Amino acid sequence: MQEAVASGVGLGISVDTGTTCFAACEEAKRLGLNLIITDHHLPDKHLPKAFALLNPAREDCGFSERKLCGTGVAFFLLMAVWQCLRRLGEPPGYDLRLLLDRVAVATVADMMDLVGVNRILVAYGLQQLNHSPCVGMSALMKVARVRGKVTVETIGFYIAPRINAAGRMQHGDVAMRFLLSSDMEEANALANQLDEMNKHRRNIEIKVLQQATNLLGEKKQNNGLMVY
Ligand SMILES: [Mn+2]
Repeated sequence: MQEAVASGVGLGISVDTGTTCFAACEEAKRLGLNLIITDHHLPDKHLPKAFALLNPAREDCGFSERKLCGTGVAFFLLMAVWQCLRRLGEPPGYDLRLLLDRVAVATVADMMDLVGVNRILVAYGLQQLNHSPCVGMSALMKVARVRGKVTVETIGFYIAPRINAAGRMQHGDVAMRFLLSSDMEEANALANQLDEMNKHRRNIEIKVLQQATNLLGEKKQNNGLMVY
């Protein structure tokens, strides 16, 4: 935040975090940085002071859906901004529906129940994934050898694990660059990188499971065991 303010930034928008970030909100206020928090995590008894705190889990939130993933909340902020710009007679030159493929991936990856608003977002996002996915998604589906119709299972088993692998194995930055990429060549390279990281993750998981099974030895037939 200090770096951002020093370079002239006056507004920060969080995604998927902030509802309980009291110290960060204080710091933002001290720096003169307006914060719009978009989040879906459960609030404490008190809320931090920010320019705005959008969270459908807030008790005083009037939104019809209690559970949206972080991306879903951010998407609704975008829709509100677009609506506002249109009202001001300055229609934005970007169609937000183009983002629905990523909103659907986030919603499924975050295990939201596919009812209500989430179901609508995912239904339209799947259409987007099937007909005109963003550059990154189409590169990733190629790498993951996705064939046929893209469904919720495709997201859950092929797309989401590869995107998540970046943050687990190295740094979420790779996934971020991948999602933002509009260049096919770059997207292909990043998708390959994600795929490699996912293979690595899978191998480690197999090893960990093996180690755990070895530790358990004879006790394997019990129902509930925890190994470290
Ligand atoms: Mn979250």
